[in-house]
Amino acid sequence: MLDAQTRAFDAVVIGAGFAGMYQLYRLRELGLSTQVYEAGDGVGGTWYWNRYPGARCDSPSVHYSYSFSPELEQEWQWTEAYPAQPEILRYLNHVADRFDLRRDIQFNTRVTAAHYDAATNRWTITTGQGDTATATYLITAVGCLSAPNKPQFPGLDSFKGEVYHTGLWPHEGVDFSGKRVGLIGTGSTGIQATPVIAEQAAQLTVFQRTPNYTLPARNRPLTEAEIVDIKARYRELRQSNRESPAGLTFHLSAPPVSILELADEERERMFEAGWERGGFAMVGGFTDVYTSIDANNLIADFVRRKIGEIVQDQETAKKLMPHDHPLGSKRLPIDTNYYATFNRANVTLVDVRNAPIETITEKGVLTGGTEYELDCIVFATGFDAMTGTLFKIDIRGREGRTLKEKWADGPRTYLGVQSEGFPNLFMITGPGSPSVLSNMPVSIEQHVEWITDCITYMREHDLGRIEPVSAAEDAWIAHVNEVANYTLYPLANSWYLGANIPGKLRIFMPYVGGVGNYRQHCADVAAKGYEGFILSA
Ligand code: NA7
Repeated sequence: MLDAQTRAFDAVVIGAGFAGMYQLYRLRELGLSTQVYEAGDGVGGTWYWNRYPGARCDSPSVHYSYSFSPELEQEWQWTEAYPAQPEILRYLNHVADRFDLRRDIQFNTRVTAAHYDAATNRWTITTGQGDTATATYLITAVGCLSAPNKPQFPGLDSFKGEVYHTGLWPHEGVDFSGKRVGLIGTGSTGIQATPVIAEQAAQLTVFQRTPNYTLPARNRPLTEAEIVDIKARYRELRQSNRESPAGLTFHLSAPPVSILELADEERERMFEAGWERGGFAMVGGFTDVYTSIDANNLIADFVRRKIGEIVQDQETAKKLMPHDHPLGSKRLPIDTNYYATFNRANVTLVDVRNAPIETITEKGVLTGGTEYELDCIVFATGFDAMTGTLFKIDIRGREGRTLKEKWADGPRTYLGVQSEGFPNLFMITGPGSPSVLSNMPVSIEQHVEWITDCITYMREHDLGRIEPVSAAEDAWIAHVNEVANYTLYPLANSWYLGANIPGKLRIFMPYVGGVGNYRQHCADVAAKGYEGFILSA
């Protein structure tokens, strides 16, 4: 029953990160009454929550930004090649102020349920704060990595020290001076946090289950001349990002070549040049890193040799060398001094692959019969990616079916943007879209614009309801799997596949077919009157 307190909107958006903020901006332009609900007490999404030491984006700052407003582009000044979390959060706050977005965002409000009612063709949204609202359109902008994964090691509650998860970092920061810190996890996050914590803590023990490849970021301040040049060419740069495979083209000084077709000396020269240049330049210059195991072995060998050169203690170096998955098949981090940090006297690497963490004790971590005494434990153990946050909301579509039931055998979407049985529910960067395999703002803008165009079309044609046809969804999922299986991605136990969460079904979730191709496909679908969707009054 809806009571008098229920507020009615044209659209409800869940989340006020990059995606939710831009969606609000566009829906407002369209004249739709829109309410955004945001769990945090400020904007920023991922960049609001992930405040751990060393948190930084691995897309270049000038490209990791909105392209919709040339004025915004020109007035904002990025300071470093790769932006640190505080700078990105400042940027997003600036955007919220500049476009007066806050007045339609209700903070400190977590959406707990969203139920579709076929009779009224409206969604009823409930929040943990007791709000009820209805809306014609429900748009999830919840992020792909926003449900923290904190393994429940036995004894965790008995630990007398402090426990942190990188994705829920205290806003006031943490002072590790003089402390013995244990860090669990060596994904992108652990790799960013390790060198920074090591500089502050008395002792840092890194618990590593899977050694990871990482490339040097070679972060540095941006020069005035670079900024002027980029600002002058922004339109052209944005367009090439949109048409590119991963939403970024900055690293390409020449068309990519096949590793396997290069002579030994030339290959080595190019690897070395890419390593020196930093960031994803090293992989972006080649066509076959992600598709040929032989090519991948060559580049992986190069990184293993680099680890052997950088890390002085060869036992530690060996432990750091990945052998169990192709380079890039797990999310490839870029770092500042990660491997070199293991040369510090106050840093120890503990392999928890062969001797998994048995228990957390009052004093620390017990593994392989050794108790590591600690003052703080940092969980850099990642997220229940892509579906975790959506499943935390009780989303029910037609006939009361929950999204969780519908996706019991893996997420099923058409274009990663809608799921059959859930009319007028749009997912920004949902599973089955390029999302996490791309420079996120490029994919977010594409989705927001596609959704906005779709709603515009519906209004112009007096249509009130859109949902995918089952057959179109089946074909899309088959295509998502087919292109994934053409790559080396399925060979790793990654969060792309849900393999990091015990019991989660192993399905490759993002679309690996490329941002540019995907954009074209979505545009073609729209141009054909939203082919594969059922639209009705
Ligand atoms: P990731 O990439 O999922 O990394 C999590 C790390 O935590 C990884 O090394 C895991 O080892 C490790 N982990 C997880 N559970 C355990 C247990 N039970 N025991 C020991 N070690 C464990 O998360 P991040 O936060 O680093 O990065 C997420 C994304 O954010 C990143 O890819 C960017 O896109 C931004 P595993 O490899 O599973 O053996």
